[in-house]
Amino acid sequence: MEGIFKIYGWNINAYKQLHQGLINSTYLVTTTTGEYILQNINHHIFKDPHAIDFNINAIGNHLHIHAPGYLFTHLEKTVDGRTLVAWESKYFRAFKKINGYAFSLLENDNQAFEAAKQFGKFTQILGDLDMRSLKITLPDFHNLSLRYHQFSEAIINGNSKRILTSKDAISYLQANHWIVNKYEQYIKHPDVKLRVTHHDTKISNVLFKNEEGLEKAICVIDLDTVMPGYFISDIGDMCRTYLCKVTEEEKDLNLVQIETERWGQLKNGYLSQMQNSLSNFELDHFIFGGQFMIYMQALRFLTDYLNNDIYYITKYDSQNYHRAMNQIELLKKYNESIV
Ligand code: GN1
Ligand code: MG
Repeated sequence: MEGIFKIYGWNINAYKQLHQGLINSTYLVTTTTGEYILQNINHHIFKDPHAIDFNINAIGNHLHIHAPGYLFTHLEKTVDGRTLVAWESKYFRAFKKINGYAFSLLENDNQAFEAAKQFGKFTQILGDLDMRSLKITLPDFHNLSLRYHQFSEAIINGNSKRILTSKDAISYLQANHWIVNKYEQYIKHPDVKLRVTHHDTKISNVLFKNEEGLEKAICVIDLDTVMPGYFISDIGDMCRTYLCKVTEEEKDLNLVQIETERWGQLKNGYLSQMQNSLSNFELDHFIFGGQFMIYMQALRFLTDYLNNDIYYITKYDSQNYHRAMNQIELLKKYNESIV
């Protein structure tokens, strides 16, 4: 790593890898001039790291002018002024570490309100940015029709042993294909708008701070998938990760339970920023957002399992299967308690 530190002109005191996220590798680097978050962008998944770099800079520049007080992970420049570095066939970028903390699970209802408010604010504050100027960092990322198609191919061409043992999960996902139909109707509707969308609104992507005993969300992080999108993506991933008592890694399905009070907090937090921007038709799809995203995540985990774990980082053999089962259970519980 010495080479990359030199490119940034850092004098290093210490560095360590942070084990967060399922895609990129992240390091905390302590230098004589402060702490930085250094990330190696997984370019097998993000085929065009320049697109991410372009978007973060475009948004950063826009905010500099239109909302200078907004807390944002501006990209750090190298000694020669670059914000994206190709080094030893890897791509790196860095941010100044923002003083705050993140959770992998919520501890109280207020955090649902606070986090949802920050994601709502993010889209709201970028409402005047010309969305078409942003690059598509992951084509068809939340295209549910395509995700279903990939799943359909995996149940034919995937690992035959795994297909056999996943039979119940496969049947459940097939039986819920109506979610794909509803998504297709939704995106065609004239009152549905594309907006600057984060696309990864899980709770660990919000930083919190305790201000005189009050816990506040202060900013959103992980902007790799910021691009034009639908609000059901952002609201849906919040439902997926804020309402449940356990994470997607939990194997004991009895523990996959919904905290119903958080639903109202989440909705109020998001709408405190976005109420006036959403059409009635969009507002009527608030709950559908949760079904759409939980279902898509179950499809994606199971597809990856059937394809022998080529996408998500896994630590044990059947991890993607257990993640898919967890999400299926979550969808069932969501349908029972929220819908
Ligand atoms: C991936 O790497 P991470 O945790 O930021 C994935 C998300 C999934 C999430 C599930 C680019 O995000 O879409 O919701 O895992 N990101 C990408 O934990 O595929
Ligand atoms: Mg992410």
